[in-house]
Amino acid sequence: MGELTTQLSEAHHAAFQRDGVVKVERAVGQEWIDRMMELADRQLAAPGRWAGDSAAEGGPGRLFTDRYLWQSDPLVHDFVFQSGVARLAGELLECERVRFYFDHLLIKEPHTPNPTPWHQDIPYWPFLGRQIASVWVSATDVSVQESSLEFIRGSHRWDRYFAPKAFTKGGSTWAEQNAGDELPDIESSRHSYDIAGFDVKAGDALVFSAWTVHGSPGNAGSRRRVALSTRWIGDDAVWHPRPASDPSVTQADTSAIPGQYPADDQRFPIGWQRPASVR
Ligand SMILES: O=C(O)CCC(=O)C(=O)O
Repeated sequence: MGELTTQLSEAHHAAFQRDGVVKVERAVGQEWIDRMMELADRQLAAPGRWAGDSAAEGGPGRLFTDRYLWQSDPLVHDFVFQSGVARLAGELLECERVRFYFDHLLIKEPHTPNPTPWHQDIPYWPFLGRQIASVWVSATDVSVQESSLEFIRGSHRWDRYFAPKAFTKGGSTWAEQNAGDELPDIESSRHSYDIAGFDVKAGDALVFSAWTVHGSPGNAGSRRRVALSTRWIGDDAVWHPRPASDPSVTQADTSAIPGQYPADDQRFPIGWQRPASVR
């Protein structure tokens, strides 16, 4: 089980720069997909410390998220460091290296009405910088109607910082206390925005800037949707802890210094470096 040698084209780079998101087909192979599905079963049965679960709300379907599993789960660890997703982030961010921040498992069971609210990632996280991105890999074929992701093209260049929202009621309540601009009501004025939705096949990746506004509808389909998102910190990133940023890594957990590049190899290990020959 290793890395696919999916090569990024000029078109991938251009789309990522222009739109703040790009689809990379066949980013990971079947063995990773199978193991992501096993991971989903495992976490649904025994949620981790940072899990969020709409099941507590008692509605139909289930939006379940879990994260920060890479230190305890060998599969997630291997996925992060061996599947090749770090290279996709590093090359698209045009960095010398990328450091890993955290993994995020996102499951929507069939007939789950819960959308993932429109949001930017950066206001949730204790970092600032333009070279920060996620690689969202789907383990299932999924259309937008089945809750694949939608993005506002070009929103990574809006120079806005929107206050975060919790994905599930009672989950990520810390996020609600964070400062930022009020996100416009995108859903009720969709025609005013340049929205791109991506139907994906199992193993495809969506790579997107932490500044790009994105979300996903509920899962109107009859298949479980499973995705694993990994978060990557590039060369211009600085550690920027705030009282209400994501509590999974706080100042107490890291030697990173506020306002400086987070050169902490334990908490934010290097996942990919540009080979010397192409530097
Ligand atoms: O999978 C989803 O619905 C949301 C994913 C997301 O927002 C992310 O990976 O940043």
